[in-house]
Amino acid sequence: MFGGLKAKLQAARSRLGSSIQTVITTPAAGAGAEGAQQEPVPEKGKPAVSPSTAAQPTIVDKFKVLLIERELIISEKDVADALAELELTLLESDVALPATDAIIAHVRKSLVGKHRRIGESVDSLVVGALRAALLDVLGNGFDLLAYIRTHPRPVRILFTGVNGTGKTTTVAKIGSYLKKQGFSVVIGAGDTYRAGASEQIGVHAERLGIKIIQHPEGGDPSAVLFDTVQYATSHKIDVILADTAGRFHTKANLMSQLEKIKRVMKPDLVVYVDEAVAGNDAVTRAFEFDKTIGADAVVLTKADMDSRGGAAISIAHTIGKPLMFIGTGQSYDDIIPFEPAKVVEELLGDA
Ligand SMILES: Nc1nc2c(ncn2[C@@H]2O[C@H](COP(=O)(O)OP(=O)(O)OP(=O)(O)O)[C@@H](O)[C@H]2O)c(=O)[nH]1
Ligand SMILES: [Mg+2]
Repeated sequence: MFGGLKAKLQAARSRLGSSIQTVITTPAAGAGAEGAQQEPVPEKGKPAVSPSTAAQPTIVDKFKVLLIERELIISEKDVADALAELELTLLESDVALPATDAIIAHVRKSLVGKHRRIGESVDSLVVGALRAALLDVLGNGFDLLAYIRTHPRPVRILFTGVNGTGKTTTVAKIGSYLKKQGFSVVIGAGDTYRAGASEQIGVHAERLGIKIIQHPEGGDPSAVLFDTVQYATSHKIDVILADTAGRFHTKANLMSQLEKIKRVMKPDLVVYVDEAVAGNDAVTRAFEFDKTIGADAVVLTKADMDSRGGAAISIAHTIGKPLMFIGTGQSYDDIIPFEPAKVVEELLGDA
C-alpha cells in the first residue's frame, strides 16, 4: 500500500537530511551551526591548520548520526532546493495542491530557524518535521466504534459515491467488521437502480448472516431505506448500513433522489466512498459530493492497488472531513480503520 509514495518520501528525507548536513559541515554554507562550522582561529605564533590537515568529517558524521551539539541555524536558502524537490514529489504522487502546500509550509516551519536539540541526529530532525507535517494534513481519522457506542440506536449510516468505487463491497465489509465487534446490523438495499445490484448485496448479506431489507428493482430507494429504519427500530438493531446506487454529482435528478433518501432516512452519518487509485479525481469528487449532498466521513477503497497514496494523504485536509476506513482488497476482512499515526509510521518507517 502506497509503496511508491513511501520510496519517494525516503528519498526526500535523505535529500533534506543532506542539505542540513551541509549546513553543519560546510563552513561557507548558510548561517550554519555556530562554532561547529567555523574555521579554527590560529593561536598567535602558531600556523593556521590547513584545510587538508583539519579533521575531516567522517562518514558517520556525514550521514544520519551526526549529533547537533550546538545551536544549529538552518536558513530558508539551505533547504529551498530540497523542499522544492519534496513539493514535486508530493504533486507527482497525486497529493492535492492545498495538502502539498500545507505539508511544505509545515516542514519549512519545523526546520528553518534555530535548533538547540542536543543529541538529536539530523535524520530524526527531518523525520520529526515530516511526521508532524503529515499528521497535520491527515487529521484525526474517525473512530466508528466510538461513534456507535456514544450515539442513540439505531445509528443510521448512508453510503454514497460515484459508480463502481466499492460502495456495496464496503457496506458488506463494514457490516462484517461491526458484527465481529458485537454490534447488530441491518443492511438496506438502497440501489434499486442498477440491474443486479440488489441481488449482489443480497449475496453478501446472506454470506455474512446479516439481515437485509430489499424491494423489487426499479422501486423508490427512499422507501427501502424507510423500511430498513422501521425494521431496525422495532428489532432494536444497533446499526443501519444503507447502500445506494452510484451517481455523479452533476446528475441533478439522481442527486435530488439522494436528497429525498436523506430526508426520509435521516442518516446520522453520510459516508462518501471513492477509490484511492483515482488520486486527485477522488479528492475533487469528494469535495463536490460534500458540497452537494454533504459528507461526514470518507472511505477510500482499492488502496491495495494504489502506489501513489495521494488521495489518502490529501482527502481529509482538502474537504475538511475525516477519512474513516481504507479498503485494501476484495475480501470482507480487507478493510482497516484509518489511523493517521500508523499510516505515517508506515510511510516514514525504515522497513
Ligand atoms: N482491489 C480492491 N477491489 C475492491 C475494493 N473494494 C471494492 N473492490 C472491487 O471493486 C468492484 C466494484 O465494487 P462495488 O462494491 O460493486 O462498487 P459500487 O460502488 O457498489 O458500484 P456501483 O453500485 O455499480 O456504483 C468490485 O469488483 C469489488 O470487488 C478494494 O478495497 N480493493
Ligand atoms: Mg453498488
